Amino acid sequence: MIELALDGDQWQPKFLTINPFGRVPVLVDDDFTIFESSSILDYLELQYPTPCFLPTDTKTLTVVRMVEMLTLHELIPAMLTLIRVTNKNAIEQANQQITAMLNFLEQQLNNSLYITGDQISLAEIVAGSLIIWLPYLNVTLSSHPKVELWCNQLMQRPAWQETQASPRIVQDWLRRIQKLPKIRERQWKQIREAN
Ligand SMILES: N[C@@H](CCC(=O)N[C@@H](CS)C(=O)NCC(=O)O)C(=O)O
Repeated sequence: MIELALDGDQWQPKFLTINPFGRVPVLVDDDFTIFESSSILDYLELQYPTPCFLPTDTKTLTVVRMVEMLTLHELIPAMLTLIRVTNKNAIEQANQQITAMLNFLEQQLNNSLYITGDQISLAEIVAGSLIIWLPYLNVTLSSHPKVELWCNQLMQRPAWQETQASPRIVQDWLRRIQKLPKIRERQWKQIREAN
């Protein structure tokens, strides 16, 4: 595994030959390179199908995909707003968006262990890995008790324990994520000027 600091090293020519968009994560499996986290998860699922993280039943699979899409298009942009933006209205709207996501998950969890029932799926991997960061953004989970319990149970899983970042690393990441748009803007400007 190669870690990037995202302090500009994502724009080094060596990394751009792997991902020309200058972003992580990237998976290189033998001679096959994949970027975009959803595509990486789909590849892993198809290439290494055991254990299985995608249900086959139409409606259950659709719920997993819906949670993945909501995470990418609703939750992450709202979290990035809380990390980077100081405008009060934007923050309020982001908090509303996050509450809508938490309400949806709370309803979805109903009385089951996982979002789609008694089997863990990509819904946990995608949404869970972001929701557990919410308390770092001062968003409490206590008004969504099922989501809070779900998170706590996810975090107790051995694989989660092994890969979960410590609070210090998370804080450090939040600081780096805050700076990324400036680094990206500077980099595109340099590319523009070089052409
Ligand atoms: N849609 C991409 C987003 C990847 C992404 O934006 N990653 C961030 C780190 S969390 C990044 O590499 N940023 C580098 C930059 O903005 O320069 C995915 O899901 O893989």
